[in-house]
This record gives sequence, structure tokens and C-alpha cells, in this order.
Amino acid sequence: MKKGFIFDLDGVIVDTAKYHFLAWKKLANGLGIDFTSEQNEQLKGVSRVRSLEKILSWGNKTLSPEEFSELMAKKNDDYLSYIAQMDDSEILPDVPKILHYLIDNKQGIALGSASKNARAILEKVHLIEKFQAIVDGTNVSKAKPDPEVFLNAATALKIQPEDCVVFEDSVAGVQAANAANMISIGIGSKEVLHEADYVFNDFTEISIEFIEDIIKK
Ligand code: B16
Ligand code: MG
Repeated sequence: MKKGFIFDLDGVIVDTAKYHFLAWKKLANGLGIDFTSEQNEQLKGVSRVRSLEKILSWGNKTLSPEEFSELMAKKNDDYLSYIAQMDDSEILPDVPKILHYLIDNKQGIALGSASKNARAILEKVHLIEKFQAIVDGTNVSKAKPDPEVFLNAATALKIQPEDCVVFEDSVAGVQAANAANMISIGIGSKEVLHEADYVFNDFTEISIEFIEDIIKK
């Protein structure tokens, strides 16, 4: 049986939330807005535009469209300077183990991320060649929790949505996977990701036996 395994990027394959945090904090503080790590949590899986809109609403600020675009570009430049330092050591534990098992067992493997920087990050950590399909923020029109990103990944893999499995760390991403009629596997806290079909703190808790069972389902 062949299944499609669709991986979110930030928070699943690598922890780039810490870099988003540094870049957003610099931007927010520059506007006189406080920005906490709790607020950063709420931006996980959220698009860049929507993230800036949320920060501005938290700080009760409005910007002209020109200022908005300028700050978005500035934030991304800062974020890219952090990404530039990334290497394979930033891949989260046991992600390669699961990827290699899936490759050895001829399963479909795709990326389904909101990030417009997904390809650059996968290249930095030398994982880009493991993915048969990459769907990211550059080729979706609707953000998670809309299922578009995962449905496009299923189409690219030529695998029916009900035969796909999604690994996700954000609530919106789990909702998107469920809306796509896929098996959702939350990576993170059970309290936060309670809508997922299964939840693990991280990949070190996912056994090969579990993956075998999922493939047979
Ligand atoms: P970028 P994911 C998401 O990636 C991040 O979780 C989210 O914090 C970020 O704002 C979004 O990508 C857009 O990223 O600014 O690089 O286009 O979790 O969907 O892989
Ligand atoms: Mg994520």
C-alpha cells in the first residue's frame, strides 16, 4: 500500500520559530509594540502577511500599504540572515530516520508549508532532494486552516487525499489536514493539538511500527 506523507516545515522538520521570533520582535519593538514568545506561538503556521496584521492589531497600530510592504520585506531580510546560518544540525531529532524509512518503503513524500522560504531552508539543511513534491507559500492562494496546501501536495504526489498523512505542529495546520480528509499527526503538545488524530511531542516518540501500521491503514 502506498501512502502520501506530507510534512509541514517550520516546527516539524526544523525549528525556525525561534528565528521568526527574533525577526518579528525586532520589527514590533521598532514600532513601539511589545512582542512575547506567547504571541510568537500564535503566529505558527500563519502566513507572513497575516502575522504582521496580527502584530499591528496587538499594538493598535495602522500602517500605510507602502509601510506595510516595506516592513514585510525588512522582516524577511532579517529572517533570511538567520536562515543563512542554518545547516543539517538544525534538523529536528529522528526526522531523517522517518524520512529514510518512508523512502526505503517507496512511500510518497511531500512538503506542505506556509513559508515562502521553504525551498531555501530545505536546501540549507540538505533535505530538498528527499521530497517528491514541494507545496509552499509561493504556490498556494489560501492559508491553513484551508486545506489547499495539502490537497495540492496530494495532487502533486498523485495520491488520493484519504491516503495521505500530514505531520503538523500548528492548530491551523491540523485543521487543514482534517479538512483535507487526511490522517493528521500533531507534533507538539496534546492539549494544543487535540484535534489531531494522533499527537507526539516529537519524532523521537514515533516508532517504525507506528508508521508501518499507518501505511497499512
Ligand atoms: P515565511 P510552516 C510557517 O511555516 C511558519 O510556521 C509561520 O510562522 C510563518 O509566518 C509562515 O510559515 C510564513 O513564513 O515568512 O517564511 O513565508 O509551519 O507552515 O512550515
Ligand atoms: Mg509549522
